[in-house]
Amino acid sequence: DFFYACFSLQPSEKCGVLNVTKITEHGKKVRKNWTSSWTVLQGFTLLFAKGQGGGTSWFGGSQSKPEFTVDLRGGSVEWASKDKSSKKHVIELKTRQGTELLIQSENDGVITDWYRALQDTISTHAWE
Ligand code: I3S
Repeated sequence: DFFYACFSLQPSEKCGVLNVTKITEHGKKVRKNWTSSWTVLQGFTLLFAKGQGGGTSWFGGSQSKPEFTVDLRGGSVEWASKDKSSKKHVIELKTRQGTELLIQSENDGVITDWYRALQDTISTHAWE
């Protein structure tokens, strides 16, 4: 399940808690809703599950399904411009399906690692 996934990752894969919000869905702007989410990068997929504090306990095993998943194939990643968010260390992720997400961490080392990992995953084009 989702929990187990964190302990069985390949070197190119990552797991951690990040702040996430969608800003566009299927090409349409949606209202921001910043949420602390467990985030797993596995293959060409980014999976999100609600973190602690949401009522469900991660360690209780109740969170076995991701809340949403993002297909990274054909997507793009860049540092978000200031007009996208007032927060620091924000990544803007765009998918080929027209979903845009902002991904943020207060820790610049953490977010830089994620930026590299996402960039590496997308730039391999290994799915082609
Ligand atoms: O881009 P915006 O609209 O200034 O984003 C802020 C709002 O979504 C705000 O919520 P409401 O306006 O729905 O109450 C959030 O609390 C802020 O965090 C959003 O801005 P940042 O700059 O934090 O991404």
